[in-house]
Amino acid sequence: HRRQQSQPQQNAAAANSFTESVIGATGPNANPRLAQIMPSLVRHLHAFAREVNLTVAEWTAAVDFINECGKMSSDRRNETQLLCDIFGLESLVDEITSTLLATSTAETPSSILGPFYRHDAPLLANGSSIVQNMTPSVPWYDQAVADSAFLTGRVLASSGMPIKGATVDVWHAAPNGLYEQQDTEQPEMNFRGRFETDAEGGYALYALRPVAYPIPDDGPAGRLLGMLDRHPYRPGHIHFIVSAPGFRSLTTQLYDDRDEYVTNDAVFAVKEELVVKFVPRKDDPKARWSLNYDFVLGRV
Ligand code: MBD
Ligand code: FE
Repeated sequence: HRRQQSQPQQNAAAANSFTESVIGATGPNANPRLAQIMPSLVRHLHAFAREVNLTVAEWTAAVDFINECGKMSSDRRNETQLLCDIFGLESLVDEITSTLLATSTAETPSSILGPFYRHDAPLLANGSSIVQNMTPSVPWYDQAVADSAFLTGRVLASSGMPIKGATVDVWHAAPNGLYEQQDTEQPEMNFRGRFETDAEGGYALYALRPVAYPIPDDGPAGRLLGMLDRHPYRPGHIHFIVSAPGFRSLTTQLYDDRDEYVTNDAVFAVKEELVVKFVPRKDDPKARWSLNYDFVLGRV
């Protein structure tokens, strides 16, 4: 049972003047971008708190929650980013940014970076494999064989011109659903590599068809999913950062159409043009599946 609401909440003019006084505290020498965006942030924050009648106990729980996310975050795990992801915020800002910067509708759509990118993945020759530990002693060896895949394609300008010397930085999770840095059983930089396109703009590599897997749900972000009666699954996906001098680098993901989460992603990152169909591959002992996908970059 709540008591009658206090004056500032009942009285719109008083509420408004309180919010505007907070906004008005910003000084003339404030950082210009902050001075531009803070009024909106403060108005939305205050309006939210008033709309839901946020209590001190609820606000304290939220502060504790965010602190817990921060304390848990490290090089190996970015819980605060994961929290943003389950709100759709990383996908939203990614879409805002690519819409702002795009110069042509021919460009490949972007998709979010996610928390598991690592710099300095090994530079590998075209045609080589990012799968490091394919031996029968690995628990998921059979699935890795069944999902072995040859990935090819070109990197193009929006004019259709092939881009030679573009870098294709690629990473995906193991068949057990874990990225290499989450899993002490995997070798360093497993399922990661950087490739350089040839004179025709072509790249080629061996990898695996990716599996659907739960985002890490043993921390605060996972607890929140539970309280919201939401599942933690992402569709099987392969991450890419495609870059070349003179072009805007493209952070994106390709989504395997084989599982149900392709229309029900826990982090709201799937775009139709990024959903792919692997095709059976014959006469290659190293791969049961093929995927050909061209990436189109915009100019800087
Ligand atoms: C992932 O693997 C991922 O790609 C994203 C975007 C969020 C959580 C886990
Ligand atoms: Fe991922």
